[in-house]
Amino acid sequence: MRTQVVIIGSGPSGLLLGQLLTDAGIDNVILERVTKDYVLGRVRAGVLEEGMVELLDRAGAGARMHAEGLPHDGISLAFDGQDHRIDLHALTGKRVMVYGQTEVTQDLMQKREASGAVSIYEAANVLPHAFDGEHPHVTYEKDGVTHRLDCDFIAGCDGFHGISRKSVPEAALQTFEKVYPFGWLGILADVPPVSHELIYANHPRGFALCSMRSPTRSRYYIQCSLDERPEDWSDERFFDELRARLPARHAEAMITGPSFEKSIAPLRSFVAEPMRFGRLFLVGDAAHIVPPTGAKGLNLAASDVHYLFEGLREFYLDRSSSGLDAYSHRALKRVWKAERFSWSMTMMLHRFPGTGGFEQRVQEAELDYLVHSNAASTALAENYVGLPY
Ligand code: FAS
Ligand code: PHB
Repeated sequence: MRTQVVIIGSGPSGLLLGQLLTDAGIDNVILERVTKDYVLGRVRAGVLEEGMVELLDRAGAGARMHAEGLPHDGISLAFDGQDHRIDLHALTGKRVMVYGQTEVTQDLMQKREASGAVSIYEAANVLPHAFDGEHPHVTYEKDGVTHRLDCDFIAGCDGFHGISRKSVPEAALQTFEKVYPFGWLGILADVPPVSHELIYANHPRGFALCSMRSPTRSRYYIQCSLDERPEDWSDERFFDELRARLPARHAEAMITGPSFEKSIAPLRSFVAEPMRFGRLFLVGDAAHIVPPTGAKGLNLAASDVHYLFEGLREFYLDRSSSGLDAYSHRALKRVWKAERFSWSMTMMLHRFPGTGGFEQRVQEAELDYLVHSNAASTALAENYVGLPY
């Protein structure tokens, strides 16, 4: 079998790239290791930058997002018992869209099914081959049979634990990593959110985040140590800890209820350079990871997809390779700015074990300066709504 582009991974990166390619008449096949339901069962991001919204519209998959998503003009930072609103729209003219990654993935899956483009789920042992030459191919196993897909290009959209980055010779990769000494314990519960906008809280007991998926579904997180287990946290214990970390008016107003999802996500910053190896391109989490504090992970995947799609479109329609040749450099410039922002938000909002004294006072001074300085608030706002592509 032959196609023009093989996409490894049916997460948001792979599905968005696949849809843009299909709409441009560029043939592509998605190979996914697990089932559709497994992909849809993952609970991850919740905040979309305008760039992501525009790409979903361009892919014809934005209707439900506009109908059910929540446009947000601001966020709040809470510390010392008070919360301080950062008016994103007044400071930047932009806003963010609160709409779960699960919904984004579902909308893109439905669009792909309607397009008739080929996705192969439960493809085992997917392996990219000969991507350092002119004739790459990918092999995979399905129902006990090994298949070969010849192609022009391979898009590694298979996330941090995928096969694409691991298929690149170690000597050809330079990686950068920072692992944080805590995780986020998150729940989903069908209770009204405590606030109509997101609240990022820094408290001596630790970080907390109040987010949402809809006016009736809340997404809450608390910083936890890495040896914690979700099963050790009853809903009551979780909500008690969450309320202890919020200003009193929010803690008192919070409506609690049974969670139907509870998980712990580790936090890390990671970048692999470069993001291109011959005919193989790394996209999204396959190339980089950010701590979710800045809500950048999914949004960085979107800008990678934009750069790669433009390069592939130019190759096939204008017979030029300049976009593909520039892909890694262009993507990494935006990746590193988001890495910096996500790192800085994580350092500013979390309590680090063993940190007291001078560093703690500096953190408190940074928050105090930030919420009282228009310049500092503007800098945070323009990074949070998303830097230009
Ligand atoms: P994904 O990991 O989403 O998708 C990769 C796909 O490739 C998966 O479906 C996987 O099954 C498949 N795959 C892997 N190996 C394969 C192989 N060998 N063969 C075939 N297929 C293979 N971002 C935020 O902005 N906010 C958040 O709150 C947030 N929370 C997160 C929580 C967790 C636990 C994780 C892991 C990530 C979180 N992220 C968050 C980041 C997340 O949203 C990613 O940025 C986003 O999923 C990136 O999408 P993809 O690049 O498509 O990778
Ligand atoms: C979420 O709603 O899951 C979410 C929102 C903002 C973040 C991280 C996660 O920074």
